[in-house]
Formats: sequence, structure tokens, C-alpha cells
Amino acid sequence: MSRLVIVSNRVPVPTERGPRAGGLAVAMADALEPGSLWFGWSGKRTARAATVPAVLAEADGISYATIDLSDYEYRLFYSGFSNGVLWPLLHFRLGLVHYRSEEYQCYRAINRRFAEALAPLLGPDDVIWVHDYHLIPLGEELRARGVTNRIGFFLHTPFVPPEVFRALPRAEQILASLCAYDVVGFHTEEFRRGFLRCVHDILGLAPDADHGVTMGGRRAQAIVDPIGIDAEGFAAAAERAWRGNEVRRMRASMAGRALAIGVDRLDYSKGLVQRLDGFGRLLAQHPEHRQRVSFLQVAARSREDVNEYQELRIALDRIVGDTIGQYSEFDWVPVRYMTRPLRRGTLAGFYRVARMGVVTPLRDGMNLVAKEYVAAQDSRDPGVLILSRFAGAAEELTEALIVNPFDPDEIADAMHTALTMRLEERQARHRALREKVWASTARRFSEQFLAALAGRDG
Ligand code: GDG
Repeated sequence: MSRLVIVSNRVPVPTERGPRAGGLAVAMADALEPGSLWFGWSGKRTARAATVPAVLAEADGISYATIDLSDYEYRLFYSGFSNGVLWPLLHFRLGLVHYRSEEYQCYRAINRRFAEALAPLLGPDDVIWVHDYHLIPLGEELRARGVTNRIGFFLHTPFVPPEVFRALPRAEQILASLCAYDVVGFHTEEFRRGFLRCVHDILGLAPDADHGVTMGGRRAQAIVDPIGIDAEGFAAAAERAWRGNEVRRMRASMAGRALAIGVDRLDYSKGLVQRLDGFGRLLAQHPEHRQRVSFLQVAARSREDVNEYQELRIALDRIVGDTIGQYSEFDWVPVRYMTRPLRRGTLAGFYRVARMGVVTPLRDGMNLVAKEYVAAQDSRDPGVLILSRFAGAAEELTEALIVNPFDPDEIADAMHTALTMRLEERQARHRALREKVWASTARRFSEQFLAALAGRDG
């Protein structure tokens, strides 16, 4: 059997046992088999550029190979081109794109360095699976080093139509890099369509009938493969946590009131300000909910070196402070707000306590929190999922209360509907959602991707 080699920007090295926020790390942990190799950045920043040979470690039968980045490279490659250009662009936020050619050069150089460090570790039968927008040119760089293995790429963010993608300086080069893979995967049909339209309009290549693009004699197959979670495992964790100390403390602190929950990396794509505005409007328009519900927003800090993330934090501090100041009673606060991550088990337990899960990103590739919230519910007395129509998950989870995340009034209306929904309707919606979350798991996601990469049907 061939060995699986996973490549991602950040490798969760086995010594890191703390809680992790981030969809990729969580989904891959559910999918990795013993014998695999995981390659990428160690997460360490050094004063000077790192040497090429990767550092190797092993845990639970999985090998980890990592390289470091210098502070300078981190700034240009990670905070700069990856998170200051590609991330906002792929989330339709052209106004936040800050392109600098030196950052793009560094982005290419780091992808070259990844390829130089990875190529010597590869065996002839290895199957290579590259993840996410930081590493788009990696496949092309491996090919340039004579690697002929099957190489696939999965994009965890949305993909945009050509009208948006054209704004990217070097759009042609980035698209051509994607075409150097054997398989390019997206969460939804809409994203794949956007990609194929870009290839057509910007590169002038016509995709074939089976969503393939042929460039320079090589064919790249574009597939739709929605990511999922280990639903069974997550549900079991939620049940275990229900009997644990933290959930007990949480329930005692609610004193019979309803809990609403939001869990996100602190990111402008997640629609946090509009969501809190929506909750404030619920309290303004429906005074009957005051003192009856509290909103817990867990927003683990991320990418703090990027300006927009610092500004978002200030905006959130302000709206949380305003809402608390305006509506609190001496024995009740409307909003609880944490920027530290929680343990995964605790999170699962809190989802189960919550009467509504509020997932309202302005754009999201998939959004695993939506699926985790569904998996954690008690089917006898389930909570209600409020979900943005612009999350990839909305393509599957149609029985959620679907909202436009740009409209705080619509969010407030959905919250009112959720808080007043009868048990039978909650159960019926949850039954349908549960079936979908159990059918579209992390395991199915990786099996389908690897089948496509091996040239088999999923
Ligand atoms: C990208 C795409 C796509 C969050 N806070 C804590 C915590 N988390 C965990 C959640 C969830 C994960 O992090 C977040 O995943 P998402 O999918 O919601 O979002 P991104 O990080 O933006 O992920 C996204 C995903 O990749 C996979 O393809 O769905 O669209 O943007 O698992 O539970 N975990 C813990 N404490 C926290 O405070 N333990």
C-alpha cells in the first residue's frame, strides 16, 4: 500500500497537547492513519532563515517532518501574501487585499524551500496531499524537482468567480500552479465552478466534460469533496462532558436560563460584529428574552500580527462592552466573551448545553462548528442551529435556520424563532441535520479525496 504524505502550512507536532483552534488540524487528526508522514512548518520562528533538511519526530505511528521560518519569512509569506492577500481575496474581501511584490516573491521562495526539504523524504509510491492556500505553488515546485508521484491539493477556503479573482496580481501564475496538481478539491460545487470559470476566462483553457483541465500535457481533475467531522466521536465526547465538572459549573451558572453559543477563530470572515449586533437587537426588540438567555462567544485569537485582526478585536471589545453595559442586571450578563481557546471536550459539552448554536460567517469554506454543534446535541431535546447562507455547510445543512449574516435584524429574528421553537420542530430539524452530519464525515472526506487521487471513484 502506498504511504500518505500530508503537507500543510502548520504541522501540529506531537508535543503540542494544548487545545487547538483551526478546522484543518481538527479534521486531519480524525483522518490520519499510522504510517503516514505529515510535513510542514513547525510553528517556530527563528532569527535567521532555517536550513533545508527537515526535523523528524514520530508519535503514534505517524512521522512528522518540520522546518522553521525566520521572522522575516513569517511576516512576508504568512502574514503578508497568505493572510494579507489570498485569505481576504478568497473570502470576497477585495478592500482588505494589500499586495506587495516582495511578499509574493517570498511566498514563492517558501514554497520552493518546502519542496526542497520534502523531495528527499519521498518514496516512489507515496501519495502526496497538499492543504490550503499557503501552499498553492508546492505541487509545481515538486514537479520541477522531478517528483512524478500523484499530488493532490485541497482548498479549505471558498473559491471566487473570475470577476473577483482577476483583482489578484499574478492571478495567472496562481491558477497555473493549481493546474499542476493531479486533483484539486473544493468544499462545494459553487467553489469548483468559480475555479473552472477562472481557468477558462483568465488562462483561456476549456475544462473538459468531467471537470478536468489540461495544461502542458498534464490533466488536473477538479472535485467537490465537503469536509466533515468524526460525528460519532464528537457526540460521545459531548455526552462524556455532560457529566463533567465544567458542564456542571456552566449549567449551575445559567440557573435555568438558555445558553446561546458561538465558537470561531477571531477572524473578520466569521461575521462576529454583525452576530453580536443581532443579539443586541434581539434583546431590544424582544424584551421578554432579557435575563432569560446568555450568549457565550468563544473567539480564540488568531493571526494577531495582521492589522485587520487587531482592529476586529477592538471592534468586538466595543460591541461586547456596549451590550453588557446596556442590558446587564446585577445578577445577569447578556454576553460572555472569551478569547482563550477551550478544551475540545469542554467545547463539545457546552454545545450540548446550548439552546442555539449561532454560526454566521460572512463567507466560509465549510465551517466545522456547524457540524460539531449538530453532533453534540441530545436528540431528545436538541438545540437549534442558526447558519449563514454563505458558509459552505449551508449547501448541506438546509434544515438549519438559514440567515443572511450581513443583516443583524434577520439574525435577531432567527434567534427569536430558535428560542421559541417547539420541541417537535426542533427534533425534526435535528433528525435531518444529524443524518447529514453522520453521512459526511472526516473519514469519508479523506477517503473520497484519496480515491480521486488514486484515479478511483469515491
Ligand atoms: C478552515 C476554513 C473549513 C475553535 N475555537 C476553539 C476550537 N475551535 C475549533 C472548532 C472547529 C475548528 O476550530 C474551526 O473550524 P472552522 O471550520 O469553523 O473554521 P477555520 O478555522 O476557519 O477552518 C473552514 C475548515 O478550514 C476545514 O476545511 O471548514 O471554512 O475557514 O473544529 O471546534 N477548538 C477548541 N477550543 C476553542 O476555543 N478546542
